[in-house]
Amino acid sequence: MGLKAGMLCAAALFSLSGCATTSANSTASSTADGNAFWRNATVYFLMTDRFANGDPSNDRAVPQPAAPGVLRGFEGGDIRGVTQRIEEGYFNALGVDAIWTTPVITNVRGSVEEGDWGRTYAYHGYWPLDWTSVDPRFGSEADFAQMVRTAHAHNLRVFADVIINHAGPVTDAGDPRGPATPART
Ligand SMILES: [Ca+2]
Repeated sequence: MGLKAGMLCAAALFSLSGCATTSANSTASSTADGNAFWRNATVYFLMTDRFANGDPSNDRAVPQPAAPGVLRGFEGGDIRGVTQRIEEGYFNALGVDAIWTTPVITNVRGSVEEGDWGRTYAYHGYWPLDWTSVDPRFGSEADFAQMVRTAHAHNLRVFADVIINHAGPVTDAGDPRGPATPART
């Protein structure tokens, strides 16, 4: 199993059903196989910040005082934007079975200078600060719940992407160093 497949299984295990060893020859025809859906599922991976802006009021819920490099800051995409696309039938028209969004948990507030890429904010969602809340730049917990309900109503499953092996970096906005273990109860 390659790294990408392993990551996929980790996400599925966390948020949805179990994940078994995959086989290219498997089909979804066996009703006794609890993983049959995933063997033929078409998963649409999207970057929440870059997909659709459903609520311009949250675009700067966290200020960006230092100018980001080109496309290295938050561009405004959010959870409501995903919900709107679901309601419009965008994913169904493509034949998608499941949506995998980049993480929407709260990320660090500041930025980091990344050499040739320039000053970079956590638009990608992979610099977690708090695993227990939704980042206000992406919306609210209620927005996420509504997105999942809407997806299910359109026969779409949702991957809740998580980062369990690291915290976000210390930034110029005073974001603290991550805990020795990111796990919280
Ligand atoms: Ca927005």
